[in-house]
Amino acid sequence: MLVNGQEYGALMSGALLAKGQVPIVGDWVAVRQVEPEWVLIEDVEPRRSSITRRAPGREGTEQVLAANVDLALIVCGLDGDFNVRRIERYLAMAHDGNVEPVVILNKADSCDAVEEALREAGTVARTTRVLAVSARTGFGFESLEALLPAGVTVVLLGSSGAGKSTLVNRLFGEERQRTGAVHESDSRGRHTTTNRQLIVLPNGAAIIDSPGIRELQLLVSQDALNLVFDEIVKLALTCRFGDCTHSIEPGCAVRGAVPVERLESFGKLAREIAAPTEQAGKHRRGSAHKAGKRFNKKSAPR
Ligand SMILES: Nc1nc2c(ncn2[C@@H]2O[C@H](COP(=O)(O)OP(=O)(O)OP(=O)(O)O)[C@@H](O)[C@H]2O)c(=O)[nH]1
Ligand SMILES: [Mg+2]
Ligand SMILES: [Zn+2]
Repeated sequence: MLVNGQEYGALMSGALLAKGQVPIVGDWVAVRQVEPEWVLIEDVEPRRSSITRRAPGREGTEQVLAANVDLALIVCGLDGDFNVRRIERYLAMAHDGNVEPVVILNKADSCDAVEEALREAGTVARTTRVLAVSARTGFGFESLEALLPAGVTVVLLGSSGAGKSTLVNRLFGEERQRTGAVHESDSRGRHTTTNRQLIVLPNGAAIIDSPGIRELQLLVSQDALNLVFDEIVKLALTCRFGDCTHSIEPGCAVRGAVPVERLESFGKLAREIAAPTEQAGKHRRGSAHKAGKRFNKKSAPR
C-alpha cells in the first residue's frame, strides 16, 4: 500500500481482524511502521460513501467494492453491452452508497447511433449526467477529464469488456492497465482486470479500476430505488388509489405515462430487494435438483 507516497507491504493487526474490519480499496487506515518495508494496519476510518453489492452466490452477504469514492463512472460499451436496465441497477447502487453517478457511454467511435444511445440512456439517467466518449480515440475526454479534478476519487463500474481499463490508460496517458479484446459475437469481455486498484492520475485524481461485474445483485434501500425511478414515484402520488399497482386500476397516472419496460423494471428491482433470498433460494433449489439428478442416475434401474 501507499504511505506518504511510498510503497509498503501491509499486515492487519490482530485486534482489527478480531473485529472483522477488513479494509478495502479506498479506505483510509491508521498504520504503524513495524519493519523498514512493512506497516501494520491498526484502524479503518469510518466510510463516508461506499459501493456495495450482494456477494454473488452467498445469501445476503454484503460485499463492499470500493470505499470513500466521490464519483462512480458507470461505463457501458456502445456495442452489445449497451443496456439501460443494467444502467438502472448501477444507478441504484451508487445512490444507495452516497456516491454521485455519471453514465459513460464508451466506444463512441464504433457506433453510428451515438445520439440515439445518449437519448435512450437519458431516459433512465434522468438528472444524472450521460457522456459519450471513446477511450480509443479520446473523443469526449475533455468533458470526462473535467469531472476528475485533483483530489477526487472515482470508481469505474461496468461489465467486463466495457473498456474501463482502456479509459484508465487514456486518462493516465500510458498503458497502466492490461486490456483484453471482447468476444465478437456478443461484445462480452474476458475478465481481464482481476483486482481492484487505486491509481493516482498525473493530475492528482484517484481512479479505481475494477473487474467487470458478471451479475449485479442489488443490496440497496427502497429509497435508493425511488431516486432512480423518481418520475414514477412522483406520478404515483396522483393515482386515484393510494395503493395503486399501476396495472389495472382506473385513474392510474403512471400506466401509459411511463414506458412499460421501465415500470416493470421498477417493480422487478423492488421485489428483488424486498425478497433477496428468492434469488439464493433459486440457487439452492437448482443445486438440490442437480444433486437429485445425479443420485437418480446412479440408482436408476438398468
Ligand atoms: N472501438 C473501441 N474499442 C474499445 C474502446 N475502449 C475499449 N475498447 C476495447 O474493448 C476491449 C475491452 O477493453 P478493456 O479496457 O479491457 O475492458 P474492461 O472494461 O477493463 O474489461 P474487464 O477488465 O474484463 O472488466 C479492448 O479490446 C479495448 O481495446 C473504445 O472506445 N472503442
Ligand atoms: Mg479491465
Ligand atoms: Zn397507478
